[in-house]
Amino acid sequence: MKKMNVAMIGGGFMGKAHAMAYAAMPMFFWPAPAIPVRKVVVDIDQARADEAAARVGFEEGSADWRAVVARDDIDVVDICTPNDTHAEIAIAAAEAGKHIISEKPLARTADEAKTMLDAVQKAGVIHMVAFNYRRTPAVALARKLIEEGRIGEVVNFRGTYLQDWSADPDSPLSWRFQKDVAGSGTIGDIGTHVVDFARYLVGEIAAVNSVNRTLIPTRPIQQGNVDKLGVGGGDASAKRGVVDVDDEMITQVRFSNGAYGSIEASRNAYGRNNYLTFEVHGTKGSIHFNYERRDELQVMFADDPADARGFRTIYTGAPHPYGHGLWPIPALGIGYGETKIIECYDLFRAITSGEQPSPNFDDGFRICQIADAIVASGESQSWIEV
Ligand code: SOE
Repeated sequence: MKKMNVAMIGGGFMGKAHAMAYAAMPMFFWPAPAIPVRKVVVDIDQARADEAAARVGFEEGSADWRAVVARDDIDVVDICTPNDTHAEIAIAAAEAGKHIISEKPLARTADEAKTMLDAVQKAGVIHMVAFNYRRTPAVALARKLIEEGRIGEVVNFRGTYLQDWSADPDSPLSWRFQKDVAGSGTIGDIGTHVVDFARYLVGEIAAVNSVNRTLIPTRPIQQGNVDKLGVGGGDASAKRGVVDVDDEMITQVRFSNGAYGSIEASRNAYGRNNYLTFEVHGTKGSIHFNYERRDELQVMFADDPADARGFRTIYTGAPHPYGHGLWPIPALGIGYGETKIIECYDLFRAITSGEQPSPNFDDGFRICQIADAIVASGESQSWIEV
């Protein structure tokens, strides 16, 4: 079986998730399309890179991503760094002929994402953006049911992504609150996951009309350059820096196919942890999903007998998308890790088949265009065509 060497840039939170997927993918999906080899992990200095290599099981650590992406023995470059670095790394990796997976959002703006899309298309490499939640089996099942016409024509989509890790005004000013690094706030960081769901389940978004707000205008400047996502709280006595991105977005959306909907995102919603949800209404039924109960898909079919009408719960398992590789009994439990393992499986399937996966950099670029339109619409307080 073919082995492929991976260089992973960034050994933090996302690096941990991706490294686990490289190790576990062949255990779940056997025969694997290829065996990923955890070759080199890059971090901001050699000590951190060596520590990351030991922790997440890579053969080597390096502090020089440019040298690593140019190496002949690297097949795949995996970008797990903050948003302001995605473009430079991806373009260099494409020029070196490497297949690429990038964390989301693809870039800070659509213009930046377009430079990445142009580079991968010119190089003819495989490219993927890590919107992993669409690989939750229940979400893939929702798409299958919609494609099969089981809920008729889709009329509307309501999606939310609510978290509370930044609700404390003294939680640290991570890069996620700085426009020059992140591009935008909740819009890019978590709103784009819902945009990915909306495009996956309903179709292209044509226009948006959003209210975007910054609720906490300053936060304590973070020490140590490690993004703790609010864990342990911040140092209230530290010097404060300015937040120049949104904390909350609430947008109406119009789809190209005539459906309407709404998308909301906040990281300040006390009590909500990873409340990534959608409800899709069609002319023959409805589908509801909540990632906090991700083994379950709620479906309602309007042609059920009147005395049995209502949402029913499907626990995803072997008969459902990706079920052949996952656990044999429904509700044994799908986790964040499994979504990344499935993502890794689809990446290597794409690489070995030569067929671009979805979402790829073209999807990532279009999602950045929608994110830019959400920002612009909040500023102009009007509908913006994408
Ligand atoms: C922080 O909001 C974050 O880590 C996002 O950046 C991820 O995309 C999401 O999966 C979990 O929360």
